Amino acid sequence: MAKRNLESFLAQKKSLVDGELSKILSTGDKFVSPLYEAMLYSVKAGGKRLRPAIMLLVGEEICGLKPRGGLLKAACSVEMIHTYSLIHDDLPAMDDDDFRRGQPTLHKKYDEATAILAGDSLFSLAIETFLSSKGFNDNDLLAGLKCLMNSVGTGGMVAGQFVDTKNSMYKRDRKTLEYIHTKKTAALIRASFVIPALLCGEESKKTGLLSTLGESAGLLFQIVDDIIDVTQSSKTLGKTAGKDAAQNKLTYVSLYGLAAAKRMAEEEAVKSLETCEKLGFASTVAFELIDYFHKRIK
Ligand code: GRG
Repeated sequence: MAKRNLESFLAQKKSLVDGELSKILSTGDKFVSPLYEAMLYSVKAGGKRLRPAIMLLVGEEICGLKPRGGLLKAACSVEMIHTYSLIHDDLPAMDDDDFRRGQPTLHKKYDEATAILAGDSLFSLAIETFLSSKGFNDNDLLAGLKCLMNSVGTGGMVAGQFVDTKNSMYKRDRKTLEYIHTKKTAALIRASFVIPALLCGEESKKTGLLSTLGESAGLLFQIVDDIIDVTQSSKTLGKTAGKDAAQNKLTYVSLYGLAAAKRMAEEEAVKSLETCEKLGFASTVAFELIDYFHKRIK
């Protein structure tokens, strides 16, 4: 694969994913068309499509999969799950945020019931979509879906979100912090790296390395999220800055301080880049992606 620039890679994949999502999120059922409109509001609110881009990158590099093939549907499933998690995370019962990606959150634009149901239906539509991905054998498809469900349920995102939301029930220590971050954010990112390999029945050494990469890249992503929450403005972030401190959240910055959090982010970036080397990615995109995870300001 020739050298490519991350920006053009992401733009190309975003356009593919956006096109497919528009097809998936259309209905002939007039009763629920307002619900579909609400789902589309969040799905089209300017997400970067990082998780599907990771899947398409790994699929292409590790298994030689065509970006327009069956993997695109599976990649859209992961984006729908990501969007559901953001919609629910913004609800008053959770993070209670009025803005996301610089626009009113779904419950602010519509109402809470619509936001809850939009999240619910994105989740179930994601499973339906994943199972309709063509070109994989049934066992591989089920292995991929199992990995995805584990990363979003009580093995992953929901577990992390629960401990994060109810953090006063737990010790404010490294163990709890790592639990929250690896489950809440890193698990879905890790799954995005691993699922393409599972779908094409890839042998376990590469799958293991992809899992290691996904875990450190996911952790890096969340440590940097903790950092930019205190270093960037609401305008840059597109959501309320300083929220973690206001809600007494357990973060790398609150537990260790800003300087140590930056060092830890650096460590995860180095670990991720070393794993990219071991995987022998042919293009520079994976390396540039890690660099972006490290240096991002929003
Ligand atoms: C509601 C079960 C449930 C879980 C919510 C994802 C999550 C768990 C909470 C979100 C809290 C948060 C903002 C964590 C930071 C990491 C993160 C997921 C950032 C947003 O991801 P991006 O930057 O978003 O990929 P875009 O807007 O590009 O789609």
